[in-house]
Amino acid sequence: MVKIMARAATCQSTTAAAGSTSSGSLVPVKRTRKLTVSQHTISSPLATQIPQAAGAAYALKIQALQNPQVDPRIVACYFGEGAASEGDFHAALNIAATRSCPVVFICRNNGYAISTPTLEQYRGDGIASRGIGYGIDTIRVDGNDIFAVREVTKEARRMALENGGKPVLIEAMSYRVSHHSTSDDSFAYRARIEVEDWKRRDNPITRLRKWMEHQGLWDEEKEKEARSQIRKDILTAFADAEKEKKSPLRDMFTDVYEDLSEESQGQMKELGRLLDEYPGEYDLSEFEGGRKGLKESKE
Ligand SMILES: Cc1ncc(C[n+]2csc(CCOP(=O)(O)OP(=O)(O)O)c2C)c(N)n1
Ligand SMILES: [Mg+2]
Repeated sequence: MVKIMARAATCQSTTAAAGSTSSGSLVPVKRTRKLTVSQHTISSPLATQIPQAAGAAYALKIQALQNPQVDPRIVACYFGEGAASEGDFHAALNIAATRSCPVVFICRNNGYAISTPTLEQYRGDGIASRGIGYGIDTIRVDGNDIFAVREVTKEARRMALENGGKPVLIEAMSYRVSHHSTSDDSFAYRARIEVEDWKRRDNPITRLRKWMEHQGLWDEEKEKEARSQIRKDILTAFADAEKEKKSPLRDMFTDVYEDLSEESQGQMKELGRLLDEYPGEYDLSEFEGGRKGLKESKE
């Protein structure tokens, strides 16, 4: 798992990796490779996945009605409390409630939407109270307790399949100790002491480690060994990923729309013209197929 993630991160931090399924349709860092479980790709605009999840759950409901032989399934939809500030969240919860869709909405309330603290996002009782407002069974859980989250998620799945399906909302309470991203310096908008306090007082990783140590499942030696092995695995994955070629140039344009738009065709042509006019300016050897990789089709 670590290897796959490191590989995806390295390839996609520069461009969609060669062989990626996303082509030009997503921001590079979004993980989209080889989705083997029924997993939807990540998209950048906040909250778009929430109505999509309600729709997918409605489809599962209809599927189950048409074919009772199929194993009953639910949709699990993850988002942050900031995403719950979008209109899409409300539309999704309401349609899921009124259509009784088997979907578990899992909101991680970590106190911040980048620099906006929850105090500036809502005046009600968090996200949970909204579920109740839509007539949805709602569970609030300590999001820093891995076992509680697991238990609640299992129970929510069971409930979501009751009586032909219904939505459930989980609000997992946590705190974002890290910056939002590598381009964020969170100490510009929150006190260092607030973060240090949370790290010391209620860190989910430390809590799990302590529990495992108490059960005799973990110790300092195992910790050291795991850290060193994971570090090695990640470095190997990075080295392997860096050897991989970048996607062919055409991938910048394809898969945005079903067919290449007239504008995209024009842009591809223009890029080709620039590459031919200034061959010394661009190193195309790192892209699959080099200059030929700009051709519209792979043939
Ligand atoms: C529609 C939209 N507006 C703004 C952004 C920029 N943006 C990216 S992440 C983010 C904060 C998300 O906060 P939250 O949902 O709480 O998730 P967290 O990162 O805290 O897990 C914002 C505002 C965006 N991606 N999409
Ligand atoms: Mg948040």
